Amino acid sequence: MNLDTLPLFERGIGRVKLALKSTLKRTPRPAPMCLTEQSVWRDDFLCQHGPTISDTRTLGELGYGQSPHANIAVDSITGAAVVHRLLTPEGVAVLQGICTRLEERAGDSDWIISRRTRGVTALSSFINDMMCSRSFLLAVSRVAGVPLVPYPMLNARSQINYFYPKPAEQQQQLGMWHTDGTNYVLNIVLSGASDYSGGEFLFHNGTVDSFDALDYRTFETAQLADPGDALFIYGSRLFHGVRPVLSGRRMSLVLSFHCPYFTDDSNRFWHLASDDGIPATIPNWLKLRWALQRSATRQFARIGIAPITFEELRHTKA
Ligand SMILES: O=C(O)CCC(=O)C(=O)O
Ligand SMILES: [Fe+2]
Repeated sequence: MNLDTLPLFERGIGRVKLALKSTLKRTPRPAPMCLTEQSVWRDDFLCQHGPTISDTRTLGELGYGQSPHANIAVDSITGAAVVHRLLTPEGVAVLQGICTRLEERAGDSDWIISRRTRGVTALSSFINDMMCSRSFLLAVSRVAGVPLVPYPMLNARSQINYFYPKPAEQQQQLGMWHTDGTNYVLNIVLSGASDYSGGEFLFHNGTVDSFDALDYRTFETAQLADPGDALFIYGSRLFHGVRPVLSGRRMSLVLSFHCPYFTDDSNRFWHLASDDGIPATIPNWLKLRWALQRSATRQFARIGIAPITFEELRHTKA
């Protein structure tokens, strides 16, 4: 397999240049408007016996010595894990329908992922309700090792990625090597492995400092076979990318979360600004700083659920 075709996304000053480019290029988008949806989220779209996890490794196992959170061991926070059967086939089918329809809102860019729709919780009440469901959050929190709420910033909270082959002379749709701005990220691949070829989800089995885009010996391919299979990652500390799709179509729903018991967050102004442009990022950034200061109790209350506690994560059943 030729692995050296995946470019590395800009870092450092390159991000500042991209932020300026995004600012100048930005075309006004239509105001968000919810889809008319037939389906309403129900907790029985979650598999009754909880998801099955494979290929899991903690931040400690990835090689990190220091935990992002005070008093939480690096070995109790998940660095990467493959999640099977989180949602029932019916739940996956509903998501496929919604995400397919939301492609009309997608924009193309030369950002990390070339074709995607962002901020989808504002466009789909189903996805919004799923993300705010206590049962859904509890299942994802158990995978992560820490209690989670939806990421406070709307744009960075959810996106749908679309990949299909482009004519050879055009830029292929792919996910460049990158780390995410957010920490807790669930990448749900809604297409089955038989729907496309190429499009492998690669990640570097090590720390950010040990990443070398040309050293494929440390790269692994996440085994995502069935529609709805997901890779959970500590996104800001794991290099990952998606290889170009060679045939068929690949669609994924990427959800970001935050641990409300800590105020720390990895997102950087320039990461967001390289995506949204500088003027839109300034108010969003201020709101994010403000939201991160809220107590965990308030963050759970704002989404209308009782707090998920560390204690609860130790028991496998709710
Ligand atoms: O589409 C995927 O499977 C993951 C893409 C990704 O890494 C991202 O959207 O940040
Ligand atoms: Fe990513």
